[in-house]
Amino acid sequence: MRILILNGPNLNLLGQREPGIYGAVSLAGLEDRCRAEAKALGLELGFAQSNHEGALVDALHDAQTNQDGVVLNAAAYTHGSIALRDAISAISVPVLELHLSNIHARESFRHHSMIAPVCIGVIAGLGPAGYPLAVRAMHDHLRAPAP
Ligand code: CA2
Repeated sequence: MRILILNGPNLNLLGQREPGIYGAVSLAGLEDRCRAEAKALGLELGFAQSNHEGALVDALHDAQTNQDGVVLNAAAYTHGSIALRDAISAISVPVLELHLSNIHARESFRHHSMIAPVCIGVIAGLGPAGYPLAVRAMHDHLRAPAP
């Protein structure tokens, strides 16, 4: 089983700026937490991050042939990208939406997710702990998809 952890714009800055909102853990630190979970579950992980919408679309297309599932923190593109929503719809690989912060407790423009309707589920607001949880949730979904 292979799962891609795909991160969107500005998440490469995690741990360096705005720790009050996004915490002190770097993107590499989040990846380490995912690796530990994957090891316990006996699955393979891939990691990618881009600040560019088209590169994220390409990564989703590539996931169709290379991955069994995708955990996606689309960052700000969550709230406005029809291209990402269409890419998720276009692939048969399941995608789980993930956010560090509780987008529903923040500014109103973050309350709407363009991609949530085409994802299998959403994890938000649990901080860094959400990353390994998302790996486990995708693993469990691939084993036995929820009805
Ligand atoms: O809470 C999340 O994970 C978000 O996806 C993060 C996005 C935000 O636009 C979404 O509404 C919720 C922003 C990521 C920005 O990451 C930064 C990291 C360090 C410093 C500045 C920004």
